[in-house]
Amino acid sequence: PMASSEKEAALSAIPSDSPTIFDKIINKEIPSNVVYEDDKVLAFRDIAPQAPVHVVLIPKLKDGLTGLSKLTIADLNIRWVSTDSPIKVRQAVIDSPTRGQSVYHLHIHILGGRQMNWPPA
Ligand code: D5M
Repeated sequence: PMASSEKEAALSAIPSDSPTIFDKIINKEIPSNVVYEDDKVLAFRDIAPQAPVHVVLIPKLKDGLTGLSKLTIADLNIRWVSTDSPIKVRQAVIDSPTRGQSVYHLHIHILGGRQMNWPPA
């Protein structure tokens, strides 16, 4: 199943500046389910979703930025955030009013750091 192959991929992958499958997705060499794209970013649906909505948002320019641990404030402006990309991604993935919110102060969840399964155990 996808979950175990993703787990194996995560266990065997090592940090590298080499091109990845996401470069191929950016270059349209392999297909993806794009929900938003502009000159700086691409957002596409995760191939192994861990929630009903699971979108991967990536900067098109990698340039040594291999992961969140290397992210700087400057990267947020230069590589990551187009002026309206968060709004466009929201429009693409949220097709009904938000449900299940417990704290009504703007917040976005970013999930990572461990393997996850859906439905959650
Ligand atoms: O997150 C990488 C994520 O990327 C993981 O959730 C699977 C997803 N992925 C991998 N290949 C594809 C393709 N081809 N399409 C869509 N999504 C994909 P990580 O934190 O590195 O495990």
